[in-house]
Amino acid sequence: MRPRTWLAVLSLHLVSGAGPTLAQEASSGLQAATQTDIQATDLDGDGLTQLREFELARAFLPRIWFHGQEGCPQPGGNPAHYGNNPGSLVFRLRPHPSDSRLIAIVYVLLYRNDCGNPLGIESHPGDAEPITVTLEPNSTCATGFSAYTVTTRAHYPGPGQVTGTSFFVGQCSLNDVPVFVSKNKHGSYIRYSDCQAAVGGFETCGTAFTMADQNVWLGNNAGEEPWVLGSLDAIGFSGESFVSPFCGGNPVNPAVCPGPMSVSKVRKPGLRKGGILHELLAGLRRTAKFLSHTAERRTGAISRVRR
Ligand SMILES: [Ca+2]
Ligand SMILES: [Ca+2]
Repeated sequence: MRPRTWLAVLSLHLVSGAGPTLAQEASSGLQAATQTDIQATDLDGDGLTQLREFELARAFLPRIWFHGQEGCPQPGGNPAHYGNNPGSLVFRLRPHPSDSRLIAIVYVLLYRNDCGNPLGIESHPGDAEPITVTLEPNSTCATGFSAYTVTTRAHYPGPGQVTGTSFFVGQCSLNDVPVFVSKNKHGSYIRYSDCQAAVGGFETCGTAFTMADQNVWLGNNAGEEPWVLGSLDAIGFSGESFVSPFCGGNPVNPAVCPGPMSVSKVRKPGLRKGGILHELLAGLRRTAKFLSHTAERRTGAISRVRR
């Protein structure tokens, strides 16, 4: 995360791309981190009980794949089965703010550290990576909903961000749909080819392992304001808070830690139906802004040389 010098890229995709051959593993998925996450009460007042929110979040969590040389999966497991630990995430689930018939989910995958690109640049403590999913009503699915889109935003927000959206219309679960995580930087990609092409080739993804071998993630429900998750202790980040800069359990340094997650990571809903043009235009505006900024810097540099 937090790249400041990489080329801005927007890639908006209508279908999921072919990736490498995936290992065959049994489906698993999201585990409730606390009893609060599965209470049969609507704690955050959005019309859905905690249990209902958890059941939907579990059904539509994609399968998160890691590169075999991933060096910073903690607190989750790694290729050598160190601890064989589950990953940690928070999720936010609510009626979609643009269409209350739909459901918007944001998963934020959490890591102790971002270990930087191959040159060790841009590393920082605490790493939070969002994946957004939009659901639509579907009476043929056990949960009453099927998937609509999955959107990944690697290196968000920042000039090097890569946004990818794929459609999974009618699918009653996303547990076997792959999302690829870039080695050490943890950018999440719905398309493998996007990862390999991102940020000038510094990103690379693989399918060597998933958390705890079976894509097991401990999840806390972030909730809606004013009821929002406080402590992240239950998912392995002692002393961390959902509403403070996220430092991954490391000493707090707001200058380099991303967040707070409640603002920078969990507020943006998934793509609503018919919202693809809005998403495309927003991406073009970001790219134009970045190119304009780059041109201004070049102009400034030329002016300084001439002086
Ligand atoms: Ca609720
Ligand atoms: Ca909620």
